[in-house]
Amino acid sequence: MINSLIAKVKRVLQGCGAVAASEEDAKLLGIVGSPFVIRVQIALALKGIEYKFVPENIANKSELLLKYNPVYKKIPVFVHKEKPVSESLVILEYIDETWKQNPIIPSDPYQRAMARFWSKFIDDKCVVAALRSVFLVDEKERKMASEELFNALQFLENELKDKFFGGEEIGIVDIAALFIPLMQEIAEFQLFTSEKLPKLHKWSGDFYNHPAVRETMPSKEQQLAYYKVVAGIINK
Ligand SMILES: N[C@@H](CCC(=O)N[C@@H](CS)C(=O)NCC(=O)O)C(=O)O
Repeated sequence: MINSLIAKVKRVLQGCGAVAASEEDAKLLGIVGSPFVIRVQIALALKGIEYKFVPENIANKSELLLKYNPVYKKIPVFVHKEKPVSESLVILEYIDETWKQNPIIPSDPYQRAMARFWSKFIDDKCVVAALRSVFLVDEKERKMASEELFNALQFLENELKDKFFGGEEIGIVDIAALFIPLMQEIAEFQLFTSEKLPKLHKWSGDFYNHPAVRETMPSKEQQLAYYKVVAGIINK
């Protein structure tokens, strides 16, 4: 009797986002080392949400992935109470709206719109250019991608006004942008010198030192293993 009452109270509290989900409630289909997956993992760490990590293999996609993300067939997929959500930025919004603690999206409508604008800018203008500028085999193409990326990063440099894009705390734009310092570190990419992009350079250090980021980041070996697969796909 008392146990069922406790379970009921817990369900109600979880339903209104007051306490963390249990592992059965929340699953993350992903690959260790994927920056899109790390985005979701950082948001879950910031919110203190328990979840089950379900490893995927993009070379041999599971029935579960095809069932949960039949449109794009990509990871990450976040499954909450059996309901799947795909696309990392959409997942971040879902997590923020479901669990209110430590918000990652501003409440002011204009600031919200700006946070969405810059997160989308990162996906449209930085992510592909970053991958291409590190992994393309053709040197000329790689150089073109590097210039494209550098131009895009200058916009971000100008946009960075505080410690983080989100102010004093990490927000959705910081999480979206994790791609950039991550690639810099993995590929020993020299974009973030303190001379070239001083604010992004400092931000990169602050971002990595944040406890939620530190506890989430996979090892360098795990990340390298992931990028080996990506390099193969990009040069196909
Ligand atoms: N826009 C997606 C991109 C996710 C993505 O590209 N996932 C890759 C692995 S990191 C994937 O599942 N690739 C499988 C494929 O392209 O078939 C997001 O933000 O979640």
